[in-house]
Amino acid sequence: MPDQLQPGKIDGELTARGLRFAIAVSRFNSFITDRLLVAAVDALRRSGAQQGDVDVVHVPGAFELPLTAKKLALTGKYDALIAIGCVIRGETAHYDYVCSETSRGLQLAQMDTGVPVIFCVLTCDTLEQAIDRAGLKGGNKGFEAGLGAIEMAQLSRKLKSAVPRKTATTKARRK
Ligand code: INI
Repeated sequence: MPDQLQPGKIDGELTARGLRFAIAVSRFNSFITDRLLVAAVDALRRSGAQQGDVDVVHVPGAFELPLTAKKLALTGKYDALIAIGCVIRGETAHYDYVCSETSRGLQLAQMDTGVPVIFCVLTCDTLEQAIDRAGLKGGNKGFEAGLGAIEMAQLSRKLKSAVPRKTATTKARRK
């Protein structure tokens, strides 16, 4: 008996070849969201996505991302989605409502449909924080989102095709 358990590993490869993606991106704070979008598309292209594999849909603001993501998921055309937005704190509580409903709605969209939705919505106190995360000091969260979409798309395919193993008890009952 080996004294160390070797668990089976299921990973999503980082190759976008043969996969389809949609990106929903908000126009609000487009100075930031445009930069996140360019980086997300770059990650998909450099990982093997071809012309026609990626669709981009623009929406007014982050609050509109969840419904759009759900509608895109329900088309059945996409292996994964990316939701791109940028919410910057203002003087009122508006920021809190937009952030919480956007994150809750995007989680619901992926849980309801089974299509992975990558959360690429910056929620920042200042414009400087957002700029840092859209290609400056903090890297570019759009690029990370592109890689996340590929990994989750590959992983979802594997998990979908995984056949449940028959347990010892099921086999015994059949005898
Ligand atoms: N939408 C954003 O994407 N970012 C923001 O910072 C923001 N702020 O601060 O107001 C914002 N508001 C608009 C909102 O997302 C909706 O588009 C709007 O309320 C219409 O439903």
